[in-house]
Amino acid sequence: MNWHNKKILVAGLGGTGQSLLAWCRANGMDAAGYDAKLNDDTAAALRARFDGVELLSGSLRDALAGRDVLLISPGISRRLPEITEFERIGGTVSGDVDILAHLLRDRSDRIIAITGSNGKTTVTSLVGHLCRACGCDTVVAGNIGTPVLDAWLARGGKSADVWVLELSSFQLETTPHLNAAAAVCLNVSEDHLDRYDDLLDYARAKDAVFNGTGVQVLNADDAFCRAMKRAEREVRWFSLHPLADGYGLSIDKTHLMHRGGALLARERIPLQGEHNAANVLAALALCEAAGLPRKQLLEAVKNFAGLPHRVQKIAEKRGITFIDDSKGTNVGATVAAMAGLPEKIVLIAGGQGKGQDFRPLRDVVRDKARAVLLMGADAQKIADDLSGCGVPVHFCATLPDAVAQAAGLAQAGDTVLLSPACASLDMFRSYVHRGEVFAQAVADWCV
Ligand code: UMA
Ligand code: ADP
Repeated sequence: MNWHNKKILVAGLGGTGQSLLAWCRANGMDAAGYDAKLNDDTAAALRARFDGVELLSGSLRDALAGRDVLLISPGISRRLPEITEFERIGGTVSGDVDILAHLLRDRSDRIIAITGSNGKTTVTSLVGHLCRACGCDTVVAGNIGTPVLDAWLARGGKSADVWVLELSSFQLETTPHLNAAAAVCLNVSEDHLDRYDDLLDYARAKDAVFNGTGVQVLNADDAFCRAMKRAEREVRWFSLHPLADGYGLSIDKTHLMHRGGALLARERIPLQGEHNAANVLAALALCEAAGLPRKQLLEAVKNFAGLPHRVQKIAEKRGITFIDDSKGTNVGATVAAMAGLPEKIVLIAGGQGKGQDFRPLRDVVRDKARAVLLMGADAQKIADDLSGCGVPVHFCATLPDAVAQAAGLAQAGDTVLLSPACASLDMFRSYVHRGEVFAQAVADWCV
């Protein structure tokens, strides 16, 4: 990380890029900034923050000419031809999480690292909550929102007991030196296939969460996660099915279980759905692997507040329950959300499909849905993938239209579920905005 006499380029000038520029400056290293979309306002704001910084836009290849080190933001694929060419001729490519891993390497700070297609933010927040409840000085950062180097700079180099890091496959592409005390890949299902060759390629990127020598927390129910087991490493398994005695954490109908013994009644878990039972098991396994005491952890699980837009009940009217799962942005998430809810469900889905195959929705739609209401860019693709399921499919121009139609189709005892299986950006500013529009439309219908 001693790049003092090197020519550094920071690529992507969103939150991560700016944290990289700030870290370079704080360490007396000069770095230029590059962004493919640099408008005058952004450039002016960056110049005000980073006095004298060299800013580049346009061709990345040109921006890389004569540089030694490229620090990339997660939104930029490491596989861009310009970047592979830069590495081929001897350039160094790194990212913010790898820098943090180096900074923490010879210190007592423990890292708990969390990746997976779904459940990352829930598990990261829960682990942060559990660590704090056990009295640990805890930092929560990464894909959850705070760039890790902003978190580092905010502490002024002071050590923490635990760094709880949510890591995306994008971040893991540039993180070969991670050495977490405990790490998990929660699950692997289709997402971001616009950036990877196929599911295996995407899973390989996630596998980097297990680099180093720490404890592997593995989901026994997921074939990709099982395959991530590494030789000679301590493993803690979790599963939603009974595990052989002596093996990890699981559930039965009423309790979270460990080696055949009941740990906690499931009704005490303040999160809906089977998938959230898996999230709690993973969080417990991670915290125990990092040395935290079980008794305190189990107490603290009971008062975890949960997170908005993730299978969140927002209203009940005329016997119909309305659930906001706007963060259900891929097929695996929507399957999990529906599987954990009672019949019948009127599903509202659609948006930007990111190249996904929606056919894995067919079984749960056939079993549980009364109707499916589709909106957004990939509505027709979803309808095609669901055709022949025997469940009525309707197209809606807007989310409020979908809510009105869904409320009309639902019967007393049903659930209207917004779980789009898609990104939101074709119709909304973000998944949060989509959830807010849903909540407003539901409130309007409820009056
Ligand atoms: N850019 C380029 N060239 C490109 C692509 C992007 O110059 O080819 C520029 C854009 O013009 C933009 C900048 O890069 O100005 C944005 O960089 P970024 O997309 O890496 O965004 P950051 O603001 O740095 O946010 C990133 C994560 N974003 C992505 O992975 C896309 C945030 O996760 C994360 O919270 C943040 O770092 C802090 O770690 C967001 C996300 O959507 C929430 N993550 C994906 C997900 O959860 O599915 C992986
Ligand atoms: P991420 O940060 O990985 O996107 P979140 O915790 O924000 O995950 O949850 C997003 C959505 O994923 C939830 O709203 C729910 O639909 C689904 N989900 C959460 N946990 C799991 C899990 N363990 N398995 C499958 N789906 C899940």
